[in-house]
Amino acid sequence: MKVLVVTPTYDERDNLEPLAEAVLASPVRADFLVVDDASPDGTGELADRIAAREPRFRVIHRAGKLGLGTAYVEAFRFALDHGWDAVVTMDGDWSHDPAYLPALVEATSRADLVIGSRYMNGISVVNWDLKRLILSQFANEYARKITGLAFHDCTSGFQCLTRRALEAARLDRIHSSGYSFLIELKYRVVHAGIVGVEVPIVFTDRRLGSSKISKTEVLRSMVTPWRLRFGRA
Ligand SMILES: Nc1nc2c(ncn2[C@@H]2O[C@H](COP(=O)(O)OP(=O)(O)OP(=O)(O)O)[C@@H](O)[C@H]2O)c(=O)[nH]1
Ligand SMILES: [Mg+2]
Repeated sequence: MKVLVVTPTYDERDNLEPLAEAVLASPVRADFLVVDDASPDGTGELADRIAAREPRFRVIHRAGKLGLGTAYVEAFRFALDHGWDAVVTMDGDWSHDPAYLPALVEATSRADLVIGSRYMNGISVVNWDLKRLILSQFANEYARKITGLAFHDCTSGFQCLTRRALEAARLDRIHSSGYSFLIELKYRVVHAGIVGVEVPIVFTDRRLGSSKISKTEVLRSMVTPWRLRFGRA
């Protein structure tokens, strides 16, 4: 199975090179695609240098910070157009450890949507302060209750989707441009009749660099579940 790991980046210069190394060394033999939004810190130029020496590494450059959701949609279209069988969505800050790639990919034998889940056996999050933990747990419970999605972790950004799931998601109709894309994607896939499973992961706070989640994004994530529930998806 041909797998494309996709990572949107915005100012991840110090994380990117070791992450690319780890992804390319994974036994899943995946290709790695970075979607960089003209990061001011030079992540895009670094990505070009890695691409020049690593045939399995690719980069899409966009003109400015256009959001996590639109970055993923662009990457998924690229994957569908160029013959990949599955994609893995992964953050570029080491919160999602490439060591889980085999488990995520292997589970596609059981389901077309595989979610790397932080909340399957209690809470598997390392290095978050209590405030952040409570916020994430709350956001997740909130999204679950309102959308009816049955996953323990329905806001997870570490997941594997097969071509079948991507096609079912109707990418042209996705509304969310930012982080709430992660909920909308799962919702669309499940409502298209695709089976989703969870595999446990341990999530670790970002290694280096800073968070890009804004207050507006948090607010949007509160509205999206209601929009999905009332069918304007
Ligand atoms: N291309 C692109 N990537 C983005 C954008 N916003 C965030 N990212 C990337 O999306 C991934 C997740 O963003 P983070 O800032 O780590 O968000 P988070 O994990 O909720 O917050 P932290 O706890 O600080 O890690 C990272 O790889 C970011 O670089 C964006 O607008 N465009
Ligand atoms: Mg992060």
